[in-house]
Amino acid sequence: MAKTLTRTIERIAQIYHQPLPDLLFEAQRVHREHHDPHAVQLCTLCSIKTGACPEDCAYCSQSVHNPTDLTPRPLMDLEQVVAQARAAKASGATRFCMGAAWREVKDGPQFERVLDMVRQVAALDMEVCCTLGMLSLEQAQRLKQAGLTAYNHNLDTSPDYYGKIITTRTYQDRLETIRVVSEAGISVCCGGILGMGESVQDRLELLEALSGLDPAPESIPINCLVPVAGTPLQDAPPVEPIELVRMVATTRILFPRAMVRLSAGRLQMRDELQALCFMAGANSIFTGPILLTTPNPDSSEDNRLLQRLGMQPQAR
Ligand code: SAM
Ligand code: DTB
Ligand code: SF4
Repeated sequence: MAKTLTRTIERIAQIYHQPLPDLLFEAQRVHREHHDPHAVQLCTLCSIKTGACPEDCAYCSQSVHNPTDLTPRPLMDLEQVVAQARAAKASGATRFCMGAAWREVKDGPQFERVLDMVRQVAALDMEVCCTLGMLSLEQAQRLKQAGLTAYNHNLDTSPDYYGKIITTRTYQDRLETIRVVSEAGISVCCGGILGMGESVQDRLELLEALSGLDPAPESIPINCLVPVAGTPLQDAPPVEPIELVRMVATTRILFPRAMVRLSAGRLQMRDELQALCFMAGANSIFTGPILLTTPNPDSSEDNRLLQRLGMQPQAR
């Protein structure tokens, strides 16, 4: 067992550390074999329940442990959420992702409302994703039945570094929720964050952990930390751009069929860096002026960038 793991991490390190032209060439080759190299899927996020989260994630604006400026908001009304999904669809998004700042899903009227949200967004003929914290198999099965496409639950970083970022739940808890999601037949969206003070080796170990998931995640968000004032990571330095490109390319090579999503942190990226990430195999972005609680580029800027690159939003 230990031997297999060593081999996996060694192979990942070899891919990651090869000369950039070779890495990008391989990533492009893999990307073109499985995806339209001109298409980028647009996804829109909606924070359906904001703030007052009991978990202590060091990066997060929504944790009660972090004295941030955020104003908590209770679970949104069904109609408001559906209106936002319609607007997202009208602006070209084909996937709508609803996030709730919960430690775990609790059965009751709030979960019933979330199930209604899932049903109604699915009825708009959009992919529907949720990220609601930990959940039981029965809850996952009910989400599946309501029409949920995917569940987002990130491993965030390496098993070793994880304890420096979050203490209120374990890596094993995360893996267990991911297992339950897969068992319910829901597609897994699982990725991580760069720029939390972790080493390149931690990032490669995150990829190793993702490679250990069975089935492999169909969607992998790569977030760059958005430093939020009041969090322990507020002063973290930005991710080195070439390291981001290497990470995207390595992810693409290891997960040929997955959607690799260039997620948080795009506001801090120059156009050239985003272009390189697309060439490295990223094929999805989050659009709209805010992610969950932090700012994101305007849709008009994203559309202009794609146009200048000769790329298009992925059609449904
Ligand atoms: N509470 C749920 C959970 O943790 O699974 C869902 C919401 S949480 C905000 C979803 C993901 O967003 C986190 O796992 C993390 O990877 C990412 N994220 C949160 N805050 C971020 C930040 N400031 N910068 C970059 N990514 C962030
Ligand atoms: C993911 O990995 N990135 C998205 C989505 N999954 C839910 C969320 C990014 C959140 C960025 C910080 C914020 O806006 O609060
Ligand atoms: Fe809560 Fe999710 Fe933020 Fe962690 S990342 S504090 S679980 S909302």
